[in-house]
Amino acid sequence: MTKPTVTEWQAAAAKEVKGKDLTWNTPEGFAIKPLYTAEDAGDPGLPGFAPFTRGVRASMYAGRPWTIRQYAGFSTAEESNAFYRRNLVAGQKGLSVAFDLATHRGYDSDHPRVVGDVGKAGVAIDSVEDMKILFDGIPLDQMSVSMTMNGAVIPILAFFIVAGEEQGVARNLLDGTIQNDILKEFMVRNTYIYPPEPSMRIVSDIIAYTSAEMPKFNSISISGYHMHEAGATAVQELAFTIADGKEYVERAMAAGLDIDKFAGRLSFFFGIGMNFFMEVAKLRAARTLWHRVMDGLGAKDERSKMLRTHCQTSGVSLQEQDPYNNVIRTTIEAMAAVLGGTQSLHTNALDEAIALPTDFSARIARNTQIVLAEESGITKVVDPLGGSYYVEALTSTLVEEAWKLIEEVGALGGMTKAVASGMPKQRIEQAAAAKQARIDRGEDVIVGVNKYKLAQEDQLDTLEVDNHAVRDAQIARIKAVKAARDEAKCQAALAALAAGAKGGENLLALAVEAARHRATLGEISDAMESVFGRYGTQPVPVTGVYGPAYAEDARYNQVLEGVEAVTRRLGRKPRLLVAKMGQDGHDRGANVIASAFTDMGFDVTSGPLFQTPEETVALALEKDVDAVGASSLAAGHKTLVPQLITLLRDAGRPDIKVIAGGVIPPQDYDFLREAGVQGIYGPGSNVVECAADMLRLLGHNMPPLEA
Ligand code: MLC
Ligand code: 5AD
Repeated sequence: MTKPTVTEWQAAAAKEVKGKDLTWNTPEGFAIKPLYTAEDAGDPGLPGFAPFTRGVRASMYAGRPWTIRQYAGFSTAEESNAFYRRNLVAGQKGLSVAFDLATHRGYDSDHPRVVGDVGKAGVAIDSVEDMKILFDGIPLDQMSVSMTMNGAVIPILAFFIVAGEEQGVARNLLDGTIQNDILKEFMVRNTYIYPPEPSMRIVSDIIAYTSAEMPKFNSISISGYHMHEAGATAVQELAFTIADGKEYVERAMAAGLDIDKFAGRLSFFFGIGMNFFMEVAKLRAARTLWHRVMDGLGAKDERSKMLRTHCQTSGVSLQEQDPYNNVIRTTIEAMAAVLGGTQSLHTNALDEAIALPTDFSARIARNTQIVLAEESGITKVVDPLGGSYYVEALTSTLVEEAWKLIEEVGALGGMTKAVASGMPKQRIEQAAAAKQARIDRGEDVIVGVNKYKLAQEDQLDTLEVDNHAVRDAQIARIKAVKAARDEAKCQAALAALAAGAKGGENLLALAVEAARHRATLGEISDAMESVFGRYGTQPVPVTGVYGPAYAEDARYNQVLEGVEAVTRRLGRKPRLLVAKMGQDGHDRGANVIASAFTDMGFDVTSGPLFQTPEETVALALEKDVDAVGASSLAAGHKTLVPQLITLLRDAGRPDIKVIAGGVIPPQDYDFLREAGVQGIYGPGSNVVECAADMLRLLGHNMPPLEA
């Protein structure tokens, strides 16, 4: 019997679907065929061997499963420590600390700018005393600890080293990872403190210190995750992350370090979304690309060229609506991470879209990994998808396309310059706006959100942190620490740090000394700020992406007409201020709103990040806006939004409407409405509907949008 040919298959399939084109165009711009065959797939080699496409270890999970490493932190060090201990007993294998936004941005808990942020999105850490409590009863020579810190990375790593010391663990035995990836902060995550140049020096100082003193510690976690969350395509996430890595290596080499002395302790971090095979291929492509880059930079040791990574399932893929679907989504994403060969994994909790995990939701998230590791048999075979025609073809295409973008970054002079040019952020925002438009139009299906919606939603029990209580407790401890320390020694260490910032001494080494003398996080940050300054940025959301994506949409056109009518009535465009208050730098939602509303004909001001309610009111008055849209993704809404409303009233402008959007639990809706909020938009809100509501608020007689 002769084997059928691909041409024969094409004819058979075309007949079945009556000639319909089955090509799928992905957001990356790939034309995915309905069938892949041996002709499409190259040979990826073997796991444990260069270029490590099939995995960094020969035995992979058959030898040792990935690390179940759940990212967590909230409230005080005591509460977080207790949460970690419960999780470790229940099967978690590694720790991963989430700090609150005050800590990220280098402010002590008693700083007036952070009233709404203390203990909210992570744990509050002000001094080495807090760090010691955080790891109380957790031996730091046995437990690997990841710390997601980039802005205040110097004081946090110093506190960790001194906490180890005082626990009896010398720093050469400390096992773990510090994120220390500042480039992506300037691009998407926004918890930077200093301008780019001194920030890059800090990264190099940490790589220098840890490679000399802490051989088991991963000096950096070069992160694509946040790009993914901001809306990047797989190609963008790969290219910008690998290009970031290349930039850090070049900086460290320029500072005189030998590539093979530090490169083995560089690590990576990727986000894993719902396009299953694309995500599997992404991790395989990442390893292939990194090997190529490091070869090009002259690394000799194979370990220097080996991309080891942590992964986290995607937060933005999870929804507030019908939230148990999130367990399914996270399972699919976790499988992609594992089949892609990750070293370490965080699975998100089902209440992700509205709050931090409870004990219940954290258990289900953790067990998702345990079931995969211990019940599914997935661990028994190394790279079980290796040789899949589709996966191999996708891997090669991703490598090629990402390489082109890496070369584009190279032509701009590397990633620091590319970031300064705004190119990566711009590209990612374009991709994010295009995605939002696909969702609003129903082309990208999200079950329970734009299809198969529930008539009524049950409420979930979510975690609530009493921000005022945490702040009071932290302030009391700061006072006690300052009262008990040797003030002269502390001040001398801080002065030495400031002098080191001016000169070229290693900043981490100097901060370790200051931490030993109980300098606080804010004081250590200030000592460096006195030399480096604090960096502020003004968002520039993209325009012209949303509008074209909607050209044929009836509801969108209805809104356009509404905006025109209001414009005629007012004699000017309706004015909206999109405000980001507090230390919450998550700006994807705010940027999407700003860009969509601009395209719909509103006059939009994008407020700077990190504003106080006072600063937001001043801007609202200056721009004489009709409405303020406060975007909050880090739980500061109950403190900051009511303040904003009160201040507008005090300024004699109660007529300026206030709406709120972002991660806001339904339990808080009544509270916010009573405070005077006139519209609340949780995750999954349709942007066009939101604009129609806005027109109604502005007095326009807007009929319900046609489906
Ligand atoms: C592993 N080992 C093996 C093996 N597999 N040995 C023999 N056979 C095998 N099959 C060895 C490894 O070599 C290593 O030892 C040890 O076991 C541990 O394995 P690992 O693979 O290195 O895992 P791990 O220690 O978990 O390290 C993973 C990592 C690290 C390298 C990716 O950087 C890490 O843990 N990253 C986590 C980052 C993180 O949690 N980030 C959260 C971000 S949240 P040795 O001696 O070789 O080391 C965030 C959200 C936000 O950012 O925005 O707030
Ligand atoms: N605890 C647990 N998970 C957190 N995340 C952020 N902060 C915390 C925290 N304190 C997770 C969420 C979010 C991603 C950035 O990290 O999944 O989407």
